[in-house]
Parts: sequence; C-alpha cells; structure tokens
Amino acid sequence: MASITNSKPAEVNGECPCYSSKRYKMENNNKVTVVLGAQWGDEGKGKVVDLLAMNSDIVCRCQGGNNAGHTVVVDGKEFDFHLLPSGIINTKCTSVIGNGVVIHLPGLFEELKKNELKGMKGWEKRLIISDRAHIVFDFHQQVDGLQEAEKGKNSLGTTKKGIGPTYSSKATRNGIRIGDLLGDYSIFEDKFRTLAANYKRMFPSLELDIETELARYGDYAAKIRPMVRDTVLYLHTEIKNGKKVLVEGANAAMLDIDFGTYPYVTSSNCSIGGVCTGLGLPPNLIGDVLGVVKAYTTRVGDGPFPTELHDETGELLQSRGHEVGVTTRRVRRCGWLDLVVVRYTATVNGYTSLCLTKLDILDTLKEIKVGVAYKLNGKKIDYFPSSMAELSNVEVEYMTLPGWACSTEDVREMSKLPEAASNYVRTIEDFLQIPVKYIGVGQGRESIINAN
Ligand code: 2SA
Ligand code: GDP
Ligand code: MG
Repeated sequence: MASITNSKPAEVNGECPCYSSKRYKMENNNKVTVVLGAQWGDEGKGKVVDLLAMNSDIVCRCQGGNNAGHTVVVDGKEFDFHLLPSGIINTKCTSVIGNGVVIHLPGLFEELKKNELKGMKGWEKRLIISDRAHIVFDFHQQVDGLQEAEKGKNSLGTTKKGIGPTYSSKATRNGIRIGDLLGDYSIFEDKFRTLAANYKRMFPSLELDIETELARYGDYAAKIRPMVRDTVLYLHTEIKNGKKVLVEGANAAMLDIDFGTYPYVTSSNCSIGGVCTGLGLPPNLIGDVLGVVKAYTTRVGDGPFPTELHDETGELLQSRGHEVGVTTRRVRRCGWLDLVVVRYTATVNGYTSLCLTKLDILDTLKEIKVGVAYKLNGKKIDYFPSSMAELSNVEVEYMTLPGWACSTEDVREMSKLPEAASNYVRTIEDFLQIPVKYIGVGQGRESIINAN
C-alpha cells in the first residue's frame, strides 16, 4: 500500500503538478457554431448554413431525418437537402451525419444522385456517417402513414418519412443502427427479422418482403461502408485540431419533442440539447447559437398556431413567400411573427444572435402586426402553455408597426433599409434583447444584409 506523506510532490517546470491549474488543459477555445430554427421550421436554416459553411471546415446534422427540407440557392440554382447537411455543396467542407440522425438509406442515395445531377461533385470524400445513427426502414415509413390514418381527424400531419416509428424503435431499444448493418450480417439479419415481425404483428396490413429487403440492405452496406466512422472521435479530434465546426439544426424548437407543441411535434430534440446528444458534444464546446427567425410565422402539419391568418394577408404571405413544404409539397399555414414563441425558444436555446429571414416577403404590406403577449381568460400569462387546449385558446396581443411598402430585395447594407424596415428589425431585437446579425432579403446566397 502506498504510504501517505506530507512531503510536497516533485515539481515540474517549477510548478507542483498537483496544485497547478495548468496541469490539465480543460478549456478549449475552439467552439462549435450552431444554427437552430426558432419557430415551427422552414425559417431558412439551409440558406444560413450554406452561408456560414463558407467559413467552416465541417458541417453536421445532429437530429431528424429526411423529414427536413433545407433549401440552398446558389447562382440561381436551387438545391434541396433532406438528410445531407446543407454545407455539402461547399467543396471545402466535410459533412457529418451524426448519431442523433435517423437515416433512410434509399432516401440518402436518391438525394445524392439528384444533387449530383445538379452539379454537386466529390461528395464521396466529404461525407461522414455515424455508426451510431439509427436506420429508417421502409416499414417505418409505412407505419408512419398507418398511424396517421388511425388517428383520423386527430392526425399530426407528419411527413410520413418514418421519423416517429424509427425514434420509437430507438427508444424501445430494438432499433437497428448503421453499425449493425456493417457488422456481422447474420446478426443484422436477425435484428431486422425480429423488428419487422414486431411491426407486422402490430400492423398486419404492412407490406413486407423481408428477403428482398435483406438483399437490398446488403448492397447499401457495401455502398456506405467507406463513409461510416465514429463521428464522436472524429469531431473531437478535429475540434482539438482547430477545425471550425458548424451544426445545422433540422425542424425547429416548436417541433421539439420536449419543448414544442406536443404531441404536434417531431420525434427528436430540435433545440440545443439535440446538438449535444446528437453529436456527442459537451455543452462547454458550444459557442455561438444562431436562431433563425422568419419575419412572419409558418407551420406545416397540424397543431395550434396562435398568430395564424385565415385571410388575404395569410394568402399573400403564402404566395409571396412560396410557402410550400420542401419534402411533401404541402401548403404551409402562415401568420404574423409571434415574438412570444421566439422569446420562449430563445429561453430554451440561448441564442447569441439572430438571423431574420424573408424580410422581403413583407415588402408590400402597409402595416405589419407582431404578437407580443398571450392572454388566457382575459389575463396575460407569463409562461408558454404546455397544454394544447390552452394554447388553442390564447388571445394574442399584437403590436402594429408601419410597413415600408417598397422592395428590400436589392438592399445589402443596414443603412440602406427603409426606415420602417429597420424599425421592424429593432423592435424584434428590443423585445428579445438579442442582436440580429443577418437579415435575409431573397432566396439567393447573396441576398443577405450583415446587420453588425
Ligand atoms: P414528422 O414527419 O414526424 O417529423 O412530422 C411531425 C411534425 O413535424 C413537422 N415537420 C416539419 N415542419 C416543417 N418543415 C419540415 N420539413 C419540410 C419542409 C416539411 C414538408 O422543409 O418543408 O415538406 O412538409 C418538417 N418536417 C417535419 C410536420 O409537419 C409535423 O407537424
Ligand atoms: P429551412 O427548412 O429552415 O432550411 O427552410 P426551407 O428551405 O424549408 O424554407 C425556406 C424557404 O425560404 C426556401 O425556399 C428558401 O430558399 C427561402 N428563403 C430563405 N431565406 C429567404 C429570404 O431571406 N427571402 C426569401 N424571399 N426567401 C428566402
Ligand atoms: Mg424546411
């Protein structure tokens, strides 16, 4: 047994190692930048990520699957990404699909092919997939559709991409991961047969050809093998090496399974916690958190939407904003900007700055309303309702601001924005007490105002 003495330990470089705070280098100043949706999704995260990817080495997806639809427009050419990080078109960036993502392999290869045809090159060397990510099978997608049909008028309006059933398999602990597919194939086969049989028992109408599926997955295994690795080790090594990492949140905080409008949510954590769990990053590595806020609000799918407009203004926002689902082509519901929502998501996500997108869509309005408080039974409430019955019944208090009634599409400097538009931006900043760093005034990469 080692004897305990009172003598001072040996000194190293003039300092006692036991008493020196420098003994372990705990602090890493190379922090990860995060882009998160601040409303119900489709805020324009893809465009922001594409822009920031120009100064990043690695762009990661941490949650969700191909339910997401992120649009990037470069030189007039439109790309839509679902599973691939929006930084993939940047040839200097490596793209990571993290452990928290659920992957539909046929969808992934379709997406790669489609973008290759649009000119995306060399992705094979730039795409890394986590061995811990769960696989979305076709039967998960079928089950998603069947569950929605069973719910009838209480359906959630999912994208039917199998997201809920796959996260459900993950939580039940009979899910199948990419690593399983690449390991001993007989073990994968066993797991697949068990999982498929479970679902067939629950949903007898499922159409399942197990042998064909197994053969198909053998082919996918060979195709993805070179891209798969331990992304936790990869990311931590690269962060230590000083590489700039950008994280692209999918969906948005109001669709977060914990903090969103449950049950009208997706099945992952689309807020800041999902960044840590979906990539294996500790909170002390998180740096800037950029909240992407659309200058009005949209929602696709069912669920309460306090500032929704069922009138001509709503239609105008929908048509001017081309508010159509990128994955399902569903028409998005539109309404005024709801700052109660954004303040709530800012509380959860801790935005260090904001990107206000689609300001140009408001260009034709004479006046613009912004939701600033909720009342229930005539009384203002200071919390965001967790109950959907309450949220459906809130009365929104609005602030009315003058519109600018002219085009902002060609504006590239803050000083050139019409006064009423600057006032709109300042009102948002003042209400939220968070600076607006970028303002989007068009679809293209160049249509952005640096508001710093
Ligand atoms: P799911 O499929 O289980 O994740 O659906 C659950 C809810 O989450 C909503 N959701 C979305 N909301 C906005 N945008 C999304 N991506 C696509 C887009 C949507 C589309 O970029 O336009 O094309 O319809 C997305 N993905 C999921 C969904 O509407 C449900 O309310
Ligand atoms: P995401 O899911 O958050 O990436 O957003 P989507 O791609 O689903 O939807 C946003 C839509 O708005 C896309 O068609 C974008 O090209 C478009 N968009 C993004 N920013 C702006 C902007 O500032 N102005 C205009 N007019 N369109 C924008
Ligand atoms: Mg989208």
